[in-house]
Amino acid sequence: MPKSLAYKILESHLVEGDLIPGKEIAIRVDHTLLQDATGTMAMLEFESLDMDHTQAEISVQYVDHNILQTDNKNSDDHKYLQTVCGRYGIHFSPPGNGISHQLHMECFGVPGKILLGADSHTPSAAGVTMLGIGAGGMDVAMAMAGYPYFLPCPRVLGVKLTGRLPDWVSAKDIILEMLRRYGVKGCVGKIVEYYGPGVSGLTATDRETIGNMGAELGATSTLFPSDENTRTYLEAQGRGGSWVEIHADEGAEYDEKDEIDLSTLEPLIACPSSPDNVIPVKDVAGTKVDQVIVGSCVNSSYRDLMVVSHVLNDRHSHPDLSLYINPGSQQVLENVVANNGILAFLRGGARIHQCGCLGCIGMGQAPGTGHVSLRTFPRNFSGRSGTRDDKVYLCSPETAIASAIKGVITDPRDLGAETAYPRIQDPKAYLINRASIIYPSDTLREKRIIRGPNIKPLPRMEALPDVLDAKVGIKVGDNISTDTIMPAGSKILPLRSDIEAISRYVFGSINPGFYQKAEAKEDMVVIGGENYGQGSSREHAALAPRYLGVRVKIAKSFARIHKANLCNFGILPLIFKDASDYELFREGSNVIFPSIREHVERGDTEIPVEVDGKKIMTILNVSERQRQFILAGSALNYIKAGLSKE
Ligand code: MIC
Ligand code: SF4
Repeated sequence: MPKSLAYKILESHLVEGDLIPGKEIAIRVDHTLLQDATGTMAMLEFESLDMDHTQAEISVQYVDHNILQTDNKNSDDHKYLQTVCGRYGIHFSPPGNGISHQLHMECFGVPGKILLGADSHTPSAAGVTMLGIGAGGMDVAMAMAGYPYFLPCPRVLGVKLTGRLPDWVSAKDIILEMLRRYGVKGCVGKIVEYYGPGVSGLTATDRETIGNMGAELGATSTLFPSDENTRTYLEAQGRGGSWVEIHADEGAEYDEKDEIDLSTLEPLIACPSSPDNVIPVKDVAGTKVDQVIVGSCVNSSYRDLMVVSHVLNDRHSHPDLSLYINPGSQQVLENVVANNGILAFLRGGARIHQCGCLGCIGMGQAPGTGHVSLRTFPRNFSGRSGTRDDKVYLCSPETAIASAIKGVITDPRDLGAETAYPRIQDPKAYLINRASIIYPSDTLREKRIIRGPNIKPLPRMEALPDVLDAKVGIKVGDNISTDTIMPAGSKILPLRSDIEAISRYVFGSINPGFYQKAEAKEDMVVIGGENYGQGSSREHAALAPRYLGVRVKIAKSFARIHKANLCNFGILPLIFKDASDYELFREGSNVIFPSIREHVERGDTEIPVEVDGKKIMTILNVSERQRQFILAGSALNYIKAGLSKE
């Protein structure tokens, strides 16, 4: 049977299981990616697995999130990361060198390989046909220790692209169109595979844009065929030798199919406060804008910045707004400098920032009260910018710069005939400077690991008791993101290596006193709606609530990465058998889980629950391995018990 590209790559990495959608499979991981916000915890977890060296072909630790040094914490963590990487043979990319996803494509990405990253935007690797999958830090730590990665076998959505993008419409508009069609949970459990004649019009960095925001669809990953454009990109990166041609078989079968005629697309925009709140730019044109930011791990490539520079040309941005440029990597910046892109930014009043996540994760660049912020970023969940009740819109670099010039949201096609659409060619050979990356060496392995006061030991986690008698700590609605469960931003992100301290902020934006419930020393239950835990891969959204006493979450459905993180930290992810039972729960309800340990041990999928004396049924849909994690209290407890038996 002709195969999809997704199944070809999965098959060549299959260690356990069969490629049957929904059934658990285990795959070999070639590369691992960590960034600093998830990486400190992941490295502590890796250390506790007692390995001598990373087992992956290439493991890289990037520092891109916590790059504000407002006190000792982030610098302490960076020193720890640099020295621990040296000890275990892991590449280290220092702060300022760029964002993990952009850098991994530039420096390491190889078509046909699998990259497991502790960041939900790891599918950006689609730009070079690498199967990039986002996961929790514990799963990446295990991959570094040589364990395969376990996941439910995805379904494949084949999207045929035809036609060519019109002027002023770019890759961001394609993924916004997908978000308009499918919403933030429409691709949970799927790999989105693009194919067809329209693919050849998309460069590697265009594909990176589409792969990146596939995470917003809830997709497990995104793929494009590896073709001449992939070769051109890798050659321009001085890595032509890594190129291999791979694509789906002729007439490949897909579980679902869709088609986009690129020539019919128009500039689109995601309105506050969800990436799927997508409408045509023209429908909100004229809205006053206060801030425009170009950058983040999506739309921060050479092409994206050069488009902005060319459109700006000799004009100044509108005096009533601030324009920021956050380049994706030092390489992007060097190439934009070498091709005279920077002068237009400076003359146009843009504030050029260091290469990193910055305002995308609330590390500075927060908009003012009631201000409208237009960003080329992947996410606009409420409050993520660092400002309460923020109004963040997501759009292409073309729409961003047109709006920055006019001072109001502007369809870039309305810039007028005097502004020609700049069709930017990527350099035939990028200026390459990889000197900032610290490559593994024997000398580094002998050096001492430096642990500053911000590096705290991992908390202990108890095994699942026989019976759980708990209280509902909080009840939330649909599409609650991990940003809501465990907020980020400049105050909280530096606490990622200190669980006790960070746990004070759990649900902080919607229920600031939540952490005080832990003082009652009672077990807690969280009640959620559909797609609970979407967005960021941060395992702290499981670990910190667990630290506070959350042992069970009952929801209508869970997002993939969060569900895996819950199991890794011994929290039961239960689903309502009858969704209307959601109504029976209120904050403070008494919830009893009779013989819970016995049910989990026996492999039961139906778990009885008593809420305020009323009996209902819930579903536990986890793998055998995940049951063991839950019983042991955490994945780490389970694995360490196994190691000590060996
Ligand atoms: C995000 O975009 O939400 C982050 C910050 O990159 C996260 C990781 C984190 O919370 O550290 C992600 O996407 O996984
Ligand atoms: Fe960084 Fe934002 Fe990308 Fe997350 S989405 S990796 S915070 S730039």
